[in-house]
Amino acid sequence: MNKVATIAGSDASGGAGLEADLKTFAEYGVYGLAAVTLVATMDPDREWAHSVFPVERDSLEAQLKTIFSGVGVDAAKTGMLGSSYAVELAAWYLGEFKIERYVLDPVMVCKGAGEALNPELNELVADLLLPLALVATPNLFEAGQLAGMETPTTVDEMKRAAVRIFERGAKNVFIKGGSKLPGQQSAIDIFYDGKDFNQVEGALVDTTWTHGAGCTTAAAIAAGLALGLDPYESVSRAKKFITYSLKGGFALNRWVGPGNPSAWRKGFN
Ligand code: PXL
Repeated sequence: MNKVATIAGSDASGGAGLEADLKTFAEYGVYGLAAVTLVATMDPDREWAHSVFPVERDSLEAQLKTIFSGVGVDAAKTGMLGSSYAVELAAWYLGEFKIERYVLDPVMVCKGAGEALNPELNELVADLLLPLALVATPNLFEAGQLAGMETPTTVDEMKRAAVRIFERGAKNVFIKGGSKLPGQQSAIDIFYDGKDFNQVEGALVDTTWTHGAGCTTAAAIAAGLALGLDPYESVSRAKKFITYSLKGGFALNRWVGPGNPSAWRKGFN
């Protein structure tokens, strides 16, 4: 059984974070393990405003030990880390246990939160985690932050950001333009392996129910890597997977709607 670990926050609403990751791992037929970095909650009395409760350092370290020196894994991903000690611990365990199939989802914003969550952590993530990543999966905003440039608004700018992020250490860079790139008829992402660019296109899914899309995509890539796919194959398959998930999205309440990682069962190809 192929095993994949997520080091991520728990999203009490179930659509993002390690909940999205574990659902995705199950759909891929891989065994999921999870180290919880923080607990994220949403408040119906405050328009679904997010709060974040970090998990204590000792607890996080004990979880990582359980996973890496206990069970062992074929691949790993990180999501929302939320503290400098979570970034440092993740980097130490991923490095010490030579986890080669590691996907870095540099979560800097939450849908609904509007602004960067922990701007002071961005450089630490870039310095400690980018060099370990087989695949980094920033969205447009995160790509701009990691590349030290404005948020890309064109495919050319995405390519420039990808080159900078590669130069900072990620072996493969997958920038998710998705539905956010202005003036496009399809959801355009860019994959760069240090030599070639591939434009990864999917149907533009007309939905506002996209909560957890980034987590699900990165989890699908990590699961693909654990199954032995190469980075580009993993990304291509993840793109199909997330397109189905978004098509299967639904309204959870009047503020938010998640994708549905099990939607591919209605017709994956
Ligand atoms: O979608 C980003 C994200 C990642 N991780 C956790 C979250 C969210 C957004 O709500 O709660 C735990």
